[in-house]
Amino acid sequence: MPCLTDEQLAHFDEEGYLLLRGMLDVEKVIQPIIDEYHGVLDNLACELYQAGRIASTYDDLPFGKRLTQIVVDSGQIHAQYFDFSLPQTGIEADTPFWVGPAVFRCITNPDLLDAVESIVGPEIWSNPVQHVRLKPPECLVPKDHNGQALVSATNWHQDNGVVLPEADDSEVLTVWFPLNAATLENGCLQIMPRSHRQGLHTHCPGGPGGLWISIKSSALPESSSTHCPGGPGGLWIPELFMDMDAALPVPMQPGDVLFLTRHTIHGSLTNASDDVRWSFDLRYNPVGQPTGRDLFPGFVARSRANPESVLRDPMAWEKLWRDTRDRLAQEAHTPFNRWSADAAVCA
Ligand SMILES: O=C(O)CCC(=O)C(=O)O
Ligand SMILES: [Fe+2]
Repeated sequence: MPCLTDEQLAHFDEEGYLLLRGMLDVEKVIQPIIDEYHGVLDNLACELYQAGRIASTYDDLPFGKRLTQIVVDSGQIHAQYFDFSLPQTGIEADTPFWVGPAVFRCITNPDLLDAVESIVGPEIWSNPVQHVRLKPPECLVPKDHNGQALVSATNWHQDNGVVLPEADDSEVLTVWFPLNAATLENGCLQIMPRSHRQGLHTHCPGGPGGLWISIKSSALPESSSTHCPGGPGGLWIPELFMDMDAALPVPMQPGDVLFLTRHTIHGSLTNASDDVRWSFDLRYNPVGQPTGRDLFPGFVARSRANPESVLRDPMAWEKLWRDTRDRLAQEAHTPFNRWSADAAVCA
């Protein structure tokens, strides 16, 4: 059932965002994800320890501190190990990812889909542009050979800018929420209200976060291939196009959910705390519209017209991603990028 009020929908249309406090049931939706990721971190710790790449499995530390210690100790960020998507390039038969049942149940959570339905309509496609972001304290994050942290604050961008042009007319809704409190100190999201009214801006490759550098260069140390796959690909909108005084940081608690249009300019602050900043970002669009990354698998999350098309089995979802990885490991494919550093505004 669509559940947003006319007032909330008007706010979304006018401001380009909608923040719903306490929308997700923390005990039923957020906690199972946290529990699931504890197991993922256990697996990572065991693998790295057995390979002699970390000095201890650090199982006495709480989740965020344990992950941070493992990142520091191994010199790698392991973002792909936790992510529920695949990297833009360099997919191999053993590229890790995590598409567990708690993640699937969250993506298909009826309360969340009720709100999504209010914006996207009753035929809802789960768009595969989706990520978990686990950002350790930035000062502790290993650097690439350009001196850039392998995972960092997110540059100003529009989500429409990080997908292929075939999705320019797709009504893709971004749904962002934290798993732990997202604060000014640990790098909460920041948005430009009303920025969605100007359409798609030119994005420049490079800049802080520099995934662009890692995907362009072939002669990189191993750690570079673990650049945060969920960053906006190192893409950024020059500040010239923005009124920086209008930037609105959005501290959020677990259970809060932020909806953004595909044209709402947003980024994140630096994690200057001593713990990880942990969030999910999901996307949905009406069934039948290009996702902008159609090489990756989406699915029908809700349908009134064709209820039997809805994917309800977490294992079937996992298989979609596993099959996609196996297929893409055999094929060369290019990053989902349309931008060039030669654009005049990028100089
Ligand atoms: O979480 C972040 O730092 C950035 C998230 C983002 O850009 C998104 O969800 O679209
Ligand atoms: Fe984004």
